[in-house]
Amino acid sequence: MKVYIDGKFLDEKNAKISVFDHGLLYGDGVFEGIRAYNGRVFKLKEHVERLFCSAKAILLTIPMTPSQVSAAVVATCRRNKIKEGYVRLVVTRGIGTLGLNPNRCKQPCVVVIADKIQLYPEKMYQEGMAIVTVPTTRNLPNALNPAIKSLNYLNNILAKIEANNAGCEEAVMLNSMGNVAECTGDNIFIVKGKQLLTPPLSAGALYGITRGVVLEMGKESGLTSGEPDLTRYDLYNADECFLTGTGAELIPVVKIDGRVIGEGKPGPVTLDLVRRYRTLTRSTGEPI
Ligand code: PXG
Repeated sequence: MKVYIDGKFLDEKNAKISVFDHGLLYGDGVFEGIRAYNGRVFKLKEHVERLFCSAKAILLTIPMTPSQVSAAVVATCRRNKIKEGYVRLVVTRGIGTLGLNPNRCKQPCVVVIADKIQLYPEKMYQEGMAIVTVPTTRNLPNALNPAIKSLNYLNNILAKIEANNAGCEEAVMLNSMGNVAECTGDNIFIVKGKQLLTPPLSAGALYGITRGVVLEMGKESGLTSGEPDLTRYDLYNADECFLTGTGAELIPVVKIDGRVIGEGKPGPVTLDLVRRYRTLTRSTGEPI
């Protein structure tokens, strides 16, 4: 595998970053997780735009234009002969001194890794997954805004550990008000009658690209979509529930905190959206 680092393709074993990089020392940097399907990079423009928004929020100047970053992603996929895969695009603050001042870091570092994708087991897509609410709340927007896809994922990792301890793969994270925010690496949706509902971004969630696609698809199906504050009560009493994310795509949820959701199996609205999302991913995107 060849890894892109600052304009060069390096062999996997030589693809290394300095221990003085503030990405390592402080989690100071931003990233994107992107998928390639059927020889195309899905929603590349949206991911690159979000990367630049995350960077702007932390006053990190990416030393490339958005079209150069997009070209680097496509080139890395081509170089690794990726048709179906997962791309990790990372921009770190770069090498600095010990001391958290980012002004000492001269040059941000841009990395692109294009690899095979490890999916959730197919059984989970067919039968749905069980998730739990965890004690760790989502970061406060005024402390570290969850809209920033930063390299500092400890908030999510702590929640993931709590979910794993409870025997689950994903965690529902609440915000400081006790409303539903999102999961550790996925946004959350419920279906109630003809309504497709997901927490507002102001509840403390990443501006998920899959979330945006699903809201669009919902409109096309004649569902009414809404972004109200949601409580755990709303989740428990939903007809259907599913998670969205680049990695997970759409994954049905059939149990939350021991409460069976709807009929306890993936519902018709979810299954229809899953099918349509799969068609879309296989037919659109930036050719590699
Ligand atoms: N919330 C959080 C906190 C995320 O990290 C999402 C929501 C979904 O956003 P997108 O834009 O992907 O629909 C994410 C994305 C991984 C992995 O390796 C995680 C994500 C994306 C790709 C891979 O676990 N998280």
